[in-house]
Amino acid sequence: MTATIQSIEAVLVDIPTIRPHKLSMATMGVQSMVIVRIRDSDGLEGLGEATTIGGLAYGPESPESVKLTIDAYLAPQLIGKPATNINTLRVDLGRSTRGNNLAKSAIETALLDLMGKRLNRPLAELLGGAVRQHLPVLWTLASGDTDRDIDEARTLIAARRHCDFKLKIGSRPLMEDVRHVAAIKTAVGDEASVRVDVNQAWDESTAARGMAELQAAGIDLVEQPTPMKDFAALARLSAKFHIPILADEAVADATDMYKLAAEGFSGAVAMKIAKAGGPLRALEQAAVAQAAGIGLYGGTLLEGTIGTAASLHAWATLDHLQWGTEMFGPLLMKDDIVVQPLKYHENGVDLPTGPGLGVEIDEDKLAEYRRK
Ligand code: MUC
Ligand code: MG
Repeated sequence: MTATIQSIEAVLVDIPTIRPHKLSMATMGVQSMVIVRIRDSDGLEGLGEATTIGGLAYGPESPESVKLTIDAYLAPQLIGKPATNINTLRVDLGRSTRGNNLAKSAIETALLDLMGKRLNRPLAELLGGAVRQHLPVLWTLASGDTDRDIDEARTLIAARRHCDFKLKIGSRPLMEDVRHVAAIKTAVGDEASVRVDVNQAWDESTAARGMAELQAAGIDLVEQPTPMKDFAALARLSAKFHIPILADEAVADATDMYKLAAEGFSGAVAMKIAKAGGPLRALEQAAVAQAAGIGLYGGTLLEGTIGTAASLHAWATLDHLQWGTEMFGPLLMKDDIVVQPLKYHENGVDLPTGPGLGVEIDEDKLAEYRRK
């Protein structure tokens, strides 16, 4: 008998961050996750997760809307269906539901975890096999204070926890941001790669000036300097400067990637399972980027351990990961809802080895942090 989907639960979980995390569009003091649990008729359970950043500040789905979409629309459609054919379920959801990629990503992740548990193999193996067991992980310095960011960077470099850093800029006047970034780059020197994420805050002429200043300051990468829909601006800026651009909000999936590449963009892409609608769809985007000569970067929407593990299994299958990853979400949170946290060491993280995602829920912690 083929196992069928018996139940789908979506739980809102709120975990405070270790310090305020200041982005151009929001300051986070807590991260909200939607934890998805899919149970099948054999009693197996698959885990998925959806997060975003600052409520509705990053994109059109919020944690609350993801839970509602799953409870009211996606779950009723999946209950009773065979749990073993993920592609059929993805096609069905794609037909019935436009957009809502965060919700779809959480569901796809849970189905993949369930499949891994059924076959008793890690998710990366289901995706063709991991070409690496340890992935580089960057840290975001976003306290909002230059001296505090420098202290944080020095401590992390000394502990070999991270050697690549991303600074969140764009909320302050341009030259104030440039001075902040240049001071941090001077303090860490050649030991560390320093990159910035503008989260769309600049118009094209501000971006041109900003990129010239950042290039002179020794910054390695500028993420999403201009508004997401303005592909032409990203393409023009990428042609004008040696410092590469990382496209984030602009490119959710393979189709976006194709269109941006066709505009003449060169640089790199921040893949995120959430933006794409799941690990399988994120890997479709990776294939398009690679074909267009665009560099790959394993991006995060500040997922907790479940979403981070799902992303790691996908990124581990990629041979070229030119810009590493930023899968540090669990480290930004004060606590975790899993039994065994991910192992961060030597400027990166180990790929979990157990079946599926290789992650197990700590029920007491889940009860403590679930939204009442
Ligand atoms: C983003 O826009 O890249 C990833 C790391 C971080 O600090 O924020 C994010 C989202
Ligand atoms: Mg970004």
